[in-house]
Amino acid sequence: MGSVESQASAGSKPVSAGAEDPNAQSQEANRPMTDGFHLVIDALKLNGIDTIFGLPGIPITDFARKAQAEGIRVISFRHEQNAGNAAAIAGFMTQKPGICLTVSAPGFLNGLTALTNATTNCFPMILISGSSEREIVDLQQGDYEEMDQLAIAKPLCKAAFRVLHAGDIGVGIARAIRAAVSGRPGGVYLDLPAKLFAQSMDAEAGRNSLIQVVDPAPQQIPGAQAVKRAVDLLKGAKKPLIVLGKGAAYAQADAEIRALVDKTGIPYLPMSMAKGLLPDTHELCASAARSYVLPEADVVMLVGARLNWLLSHGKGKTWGGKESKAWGGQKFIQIDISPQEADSNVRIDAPVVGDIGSCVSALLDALDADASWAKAPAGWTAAIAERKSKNIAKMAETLAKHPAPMNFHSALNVVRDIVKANPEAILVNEGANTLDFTRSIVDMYKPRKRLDVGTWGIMGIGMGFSVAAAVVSGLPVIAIEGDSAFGFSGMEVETICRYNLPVCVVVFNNNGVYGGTDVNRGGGADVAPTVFVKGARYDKLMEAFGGVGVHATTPAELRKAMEEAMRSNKPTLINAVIDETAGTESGRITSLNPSAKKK
Ligand code: ADP
Ligand code: TPW
Repeated sequence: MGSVESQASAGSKPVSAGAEDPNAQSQEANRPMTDGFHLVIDALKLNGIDTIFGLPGIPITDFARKAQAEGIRVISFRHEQNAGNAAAIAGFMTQKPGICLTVSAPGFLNGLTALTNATTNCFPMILISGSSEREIVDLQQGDYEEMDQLAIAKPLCKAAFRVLHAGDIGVGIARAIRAAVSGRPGGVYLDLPAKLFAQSMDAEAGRNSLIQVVDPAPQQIPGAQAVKRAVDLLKGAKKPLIVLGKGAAYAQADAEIRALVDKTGIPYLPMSMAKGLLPDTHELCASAARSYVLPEADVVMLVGARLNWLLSHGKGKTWGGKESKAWGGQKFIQIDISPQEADSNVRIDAPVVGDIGSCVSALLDALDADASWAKAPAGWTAAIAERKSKNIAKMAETLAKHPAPMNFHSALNVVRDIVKANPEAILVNEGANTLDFTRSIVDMYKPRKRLDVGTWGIMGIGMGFSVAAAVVSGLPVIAIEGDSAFGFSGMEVETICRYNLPVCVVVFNNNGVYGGTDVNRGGGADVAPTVFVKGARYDKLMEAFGGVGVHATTPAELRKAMEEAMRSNKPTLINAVIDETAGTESGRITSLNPSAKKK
């Protein structure tokens, strides 16, 4: 396609053969025109994108206004990282790429962490950023917010594109959508230089240049041999285990996964964001016997879960290996859409490559067709059930205690009841101890209801995820936040109030990062690096913007406040005072601190 700028100027100032004919000239001049602003908006709408998360400024302020005028919901944030996190989790929840819109250089960089985090977590999102004038940027002549954004984004996301001509906007958006959602989903960067928005072109030609993406995330059917290999392994297993990861939650193959567990009777372990895919209270859920099933299992089937640090790389003592990196003896089946994932940490004996819905269906069909198939051995499930009931009883004892001040357990006992009574609510969770304890104590009952720090253990997702979860689903959101974690995105309580979202934030306030008791080892006047202002009142922050703030020092106060928030659906922040001595450094992963590492 030729230059759209030349097409546009031919439209407004015809100088070609037609210019000698005055009628043709006026016909040309009266042709309806469109511009870059509208082509981007139309391309997004054509592809079913109805929401943009962003933060305005040059050169995208008018774009945001026009998008809103054209019926796209524009949710405006106080910091781009939160808008980016919102887009990423919207992508996870809907399988449509979440859109984040930022200004050039600093705004772009603020959004980039979220884009990279989305890629790491396999969430589909598109960061659309305005950028400065190419000619000036490339000669490094010092433009307003000058930065070679495309080059910077490229190594940090799944794909990156730049559109220079209005007539290429359709292709640019189509490529971004396909890259974000096909295969293993991820983050895509789309660079739209300021000049592009104002470029005009013939409206009909513009319309014709747009692409409605057909089948953006094609089904990927696994090979019959791969399925047979997996079934053969499962058939020979004495102690089979299924590990469900957030890929399984993303795939929305809920019925197939439920059928697989029910039909095979194989116990399953949900990774954090796969909790609720089947209810955590399901008799085959092995969460409460995790440290028993991992080393004991003989065949492990990973469904949308990677053998990364969160699963101790599939080896070592967690898996029954004799030393820290030794193989535990398990055979692995791995269902994943990425053909490159297998063997990344340990040998995968039966990789099954395809989308989870197709793979699990194929497995079910193969099992149906195999008369020699029997359910998972009863001795194995009974041993797990026994471990589980012991651990659950022990936990119930701890949860029933009422220490003053509250600790994580007594506060989470309340949260657990509130989530049980409101299984539709979406739970957002970040912090260290706050994260680990919430994950293990609060049962989830429905798919994709638990959103958290994911693969990186990144702090700062809290309010961005909460805003998006409420906007996308229209359902109530409960955000359980460590006080440090909350601080990364806390200003977005204004956003929550502005859009009047049903978000109940509970800040577990223990006066610092991990806790509030550390001391300055140098004896100076400064507090230790992990310690915050004592007795801070985070509830006042919500009140400042017209929301409900509650200061809760007992489980009864916390319960009352959460029940009221669920009833009223009003933006609420509960400052839950937690014993500053409770919890441990870095929570469950304290062993990853260098000084804790033994050679
Ligand atoms: P968790 O942290 O819950 O263990 P991971 O993020 O490590 O989960 O793993 C998710 C995996 O799911 C990735 O390897 C990704 O390729 C895979 N995945 C994502 N979507 C699909 C899908 N629709 N079908 C199959 N695999 C998928
Ligand atoms: C972007 C390092 C991991 S957990 C955490 C930090 C700063 C906060 C822990 O304190 P909090 O929780 O939230 O009060 P709790 O329950 O233990 O009291 N920067 C980023 N990501 C990470 N993970 C960190 C720093 C970290």
